Amino acid sequence: SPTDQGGEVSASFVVVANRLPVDRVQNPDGTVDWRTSPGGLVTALEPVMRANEGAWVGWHGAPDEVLDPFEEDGITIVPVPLSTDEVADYYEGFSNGTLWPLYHDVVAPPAFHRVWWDAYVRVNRRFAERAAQVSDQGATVWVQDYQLQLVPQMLRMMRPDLRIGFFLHIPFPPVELFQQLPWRREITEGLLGADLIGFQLPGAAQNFARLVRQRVSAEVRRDQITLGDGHVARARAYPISIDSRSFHELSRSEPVQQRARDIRRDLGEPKVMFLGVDRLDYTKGIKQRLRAFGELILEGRLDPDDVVFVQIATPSRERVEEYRHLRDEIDMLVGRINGDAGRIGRSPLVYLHSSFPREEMAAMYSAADVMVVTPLRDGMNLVAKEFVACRGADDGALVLSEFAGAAYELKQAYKINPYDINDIKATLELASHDAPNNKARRMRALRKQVFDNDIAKWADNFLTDLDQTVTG
Ligand code: ADQ
Repeated sequence: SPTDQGGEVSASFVVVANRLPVDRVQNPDGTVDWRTSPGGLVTALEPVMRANEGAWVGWHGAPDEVLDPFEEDGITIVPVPLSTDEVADYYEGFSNGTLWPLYHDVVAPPAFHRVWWDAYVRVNRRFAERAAQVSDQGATVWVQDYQLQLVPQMLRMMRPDLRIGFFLHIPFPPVELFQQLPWRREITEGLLGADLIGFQLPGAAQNFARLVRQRVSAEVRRDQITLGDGHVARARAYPISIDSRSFHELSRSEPVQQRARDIRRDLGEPKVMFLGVDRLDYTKGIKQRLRAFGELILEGRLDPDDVVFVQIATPSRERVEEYRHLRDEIDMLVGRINGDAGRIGRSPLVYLHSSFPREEMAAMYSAADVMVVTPLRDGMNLVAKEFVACRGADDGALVLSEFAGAAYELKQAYKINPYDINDIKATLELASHDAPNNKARRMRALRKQVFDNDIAKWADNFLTDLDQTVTG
């Protein structure tokens, strides 16, 4: 086992991510257990973890608490502590108040604060040190996402023997936006510490290569970046996916099918059920989509007796100001639309501000006729792929923003420009009334895409390429 007597961990495959893949559960008798959270990344990496004495380095979600490493479900869990101030400055501040909006086309203004940056550096160093401590000689370390962009370089300085991969789950912006960042040089160099830097889309990898060409003295040839000290970093695209088969099987199970029927019955057996599922985030275009739906109803282009729109929004980052503000705006918009267009016993818009288990999500995806995914910018968008995986027959329609990474692969979706409300309106109408054979043709192509490219293949592609890089 990777954890020996002294509690000292040594692993040959190490994942480093802001959050650990486990949640704490409190038993009725007061004792505490950990349960692996069923995210796609854990599912994809579990086989690799088991085969390689894997360890996962990350924060466990509660501030001001130091925990020893432990084993859970065959994975060695290595908790990294964060103080209350660090959660505010590194996580809510620099990660979600600076980097998140900057990397999403500045759809909200990013805030630049030096104390946030200082905390980001400090916390990244702590993650790097912990990863360095638990990695075997020559181990492979895979660093995840925008919260940890300094870790690759820090880790390489401490442990030149390691093979280091990095994957960015969100978009990488054009140089013109990225250069606003006062710490642009440090972040760029931080990423360049990796042997392989993965992005969701080729365009993002190209944005990064262009940035390096302009700002760093390095030789850039296609996806290969050679630095002054001879270190080579590669920047490539690996579009992430979902565990398609398990979503499909879940959606076909009798309890989920029954639940899907119950949902439609509870909604009054509408002719068309529209569905939106998002973290409550200003990048997801929730306001634009609800406004479009509301106008269609008020103009009589959709009949409130026939249609219903279910919008599910998972609470997210509620201590960040922008997110609180967004929640209020959406509450108001929902109230206005239902106030204007509802009748006794019938509201065209059903808005649920909460999180649901996978079974319930699969039932919603199965019950819906039109899935509405309208982000202003999104690295990938897994909801779009989950909907496709949950469709049994060749029915149902996916309305998808051109600005979601998923649009690059899901070419047969009903595409929209989320900034163009008239375009959203026309496409919602089309998707709800289109001929069954048109829908079937599109859905068959989408389904093939999602089943041929699942998350196991994504992880395998990345790790195979990483394995073939020459460290040094
Ligand atoms: P997110 O911005 O969180 O992810 P997304 O890719 O859509 O966006 O993933 C959301 C996940 O949360 C989905 O698996 C979905 O099922 C789940 N979810 C959403 N609402 C839920 C609810 N109410 N209850 C339960 N589950 C819910 C970031 C990037 C994306 C990128 C992913 C993966 O912003 O662009 O696709 O990482 O790389």
